[in-house]
Amino acid sequence: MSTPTTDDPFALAASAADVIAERTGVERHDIGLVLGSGWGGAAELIGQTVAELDATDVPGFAKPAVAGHVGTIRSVRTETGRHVLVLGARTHYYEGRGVRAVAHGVRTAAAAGASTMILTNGCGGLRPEVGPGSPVLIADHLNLTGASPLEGATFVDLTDLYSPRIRDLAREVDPELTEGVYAQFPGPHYETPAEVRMARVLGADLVGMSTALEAIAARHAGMEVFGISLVTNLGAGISDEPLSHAEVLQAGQDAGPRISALLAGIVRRL
Ligand code: 8IG
Repeated sequence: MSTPTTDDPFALAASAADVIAERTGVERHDIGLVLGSGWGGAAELIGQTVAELDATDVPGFAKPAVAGHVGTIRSVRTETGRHVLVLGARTHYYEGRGVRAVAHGVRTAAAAGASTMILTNGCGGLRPEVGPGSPVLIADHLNLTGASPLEGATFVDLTDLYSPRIRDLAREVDPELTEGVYAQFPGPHYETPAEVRMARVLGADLVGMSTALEAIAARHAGMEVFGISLVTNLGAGISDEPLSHAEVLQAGQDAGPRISALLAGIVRRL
């Protein structure tokens, strides 16, 4: 199937969903899952991989720009028979492909039938007591990109954007889980210490470069949204250490088994 020539992002998502159904043999998926930095190992624990596609074979998806992100789309079947569409890479706003490309994965999951969208990420932490390796439930966000994935007069209510129901389920799996407000910065540079202080004043607990725009697109698509971050570093200026992508990857590797089990436990309860 070829990419449609239409300018409609929803038609593109529908054609991506058609290709996914055709290539995976799974007619409809129940849950969409985006794997961010540090979350790559989670898919194996969620269930059995039914099919794995190269994302570049699916309309609208491009090669991942970030080391440590895997550019595959997987269909995973849970032991309870639910079908999870696992997107192994996301398009970040900083890649400059526009908000449509950022929202495409979420819209594809919706077009594939998913009514729940799980968004994971690696992020900077603003609370020193919640250090690298800590998973944090996203309770709300600050969209500091200055952009929206929605176009035109599309007025979407974002009260309770991050499902209180699924956050409760997550705390059944791990009662120790804390939650926080995630601020999406445009990136790709990390914040200055002054910007980190600003984010704290604004009410953020976590800083990152993804998720908020996708969550908005998912809500617009009618999905129940769940977001969970892995703190991979403290925000700039909070500790004496400079930020490095190597640190981010290491924190992800170290926390991998624990957060994979956590995510599998959450998916099992959905
Ligand atoms: I991983 O400290 C990761 N992603 N904006 N700031 C921002 N994004 C991040 C950070 C961080 N760590």
